[in-house]
Amino acid sequence: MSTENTIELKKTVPQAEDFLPLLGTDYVELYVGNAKQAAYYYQQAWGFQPVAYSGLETGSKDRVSYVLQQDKIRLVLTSPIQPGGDINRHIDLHGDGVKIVALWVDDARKSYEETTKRGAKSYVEPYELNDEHGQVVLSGIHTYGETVHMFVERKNYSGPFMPGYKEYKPNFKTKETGLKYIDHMVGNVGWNEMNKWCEFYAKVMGFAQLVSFDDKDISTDYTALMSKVMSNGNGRIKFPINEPAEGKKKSQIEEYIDFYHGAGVQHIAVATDNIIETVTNLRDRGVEFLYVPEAYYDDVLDRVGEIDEDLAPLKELGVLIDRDDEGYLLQIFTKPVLDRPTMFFEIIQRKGAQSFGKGNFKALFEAIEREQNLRGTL
Ligand code: TYF
Ligand code: FE
Repeated sequence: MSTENTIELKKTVPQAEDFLPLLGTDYVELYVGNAKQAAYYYQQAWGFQPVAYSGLETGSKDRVSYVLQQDKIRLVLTSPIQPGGDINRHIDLHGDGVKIVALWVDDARKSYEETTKRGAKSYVEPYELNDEHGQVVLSGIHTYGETVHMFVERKNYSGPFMPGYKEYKPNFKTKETGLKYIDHMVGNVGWNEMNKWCEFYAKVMGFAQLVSFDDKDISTDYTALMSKVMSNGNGRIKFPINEPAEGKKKSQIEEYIDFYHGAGVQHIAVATDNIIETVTNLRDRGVEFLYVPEAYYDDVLDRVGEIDEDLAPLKELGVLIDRDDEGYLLQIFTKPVLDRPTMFFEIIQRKGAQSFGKGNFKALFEAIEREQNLRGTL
């Protein structure tokens, strides 16, 4: 990675006062058309484990939610069970997609105050939920598009998820696939909106810019985009923000915006300790990955040097490799996991490298363009 467009985090974050200390990602909530079937997919194909359920049986009259977990990654899948209302409207406009990126905090009231006084638009004022397992305090602010950040304070809460939920125990079991935590979550925003949203994360949430990629770094023959990576003070939360750039044909970011009808979460990158095992497993269970031409592997080791893994299984699976001055990383991208060409997942294994795979952008974007071509959206 070139150094001139890389601002090291330690130089730009005043370590003394982090007005929004974040402990990690608490959960990611998707609004979907059929949460029961989505929950089955994320369990059977991805190896998420059942945690909690809310619906008619728990007194929720208009919606159901399934909570699934794999190591530190918690997914909430929510569907309406009556016509009308905001969730139906959200699904009608965007299709299935991420509504809430919830952040785990020590103090949900203070998180709300600190961010709203810096200009965040309120989604929901701080409120408490109590049951026999303790108390959860929640608050929320808007971010890009219709996406929301909830702040979740769960000091001393011992229930399965939060008040209003009971244990979810389906009558089948699935094996985990080795997914550990969310490494980063990427937002696609509209034309010329990247800087606005990066400033939002800097000013309103106290994040710093980690890296910046311009269209020259990452434009291929056809598609183009610009990207900046924003990170919170302790580096646990990383949010790259992409905007479309003018290329010979339609940018993949523009395709997303067209089908999502606005800004939203483009990909969720999940970390594993063994990408070969994880991806083999996911593929066997039906998860579809982008195809990488064999030629990528002809000279990849000249570029990245020695790696611990055998090249053959990486090539067989289509895993991409990149190196920076701290080490290397292995990454692979799924096809969109929804019917609209919107959200997808990245599986990433870091071996020292803290970057995002810039050396793979060309191969990756050409793979995405082949898919766009099949869809007739290029
Ligand atoms: O998160 C990243 O920056 C990498 C690369 O549309 C990337 O995963 C960047 C833009 C994009 C897809 C992947
Ligand atoms: Fe990524």
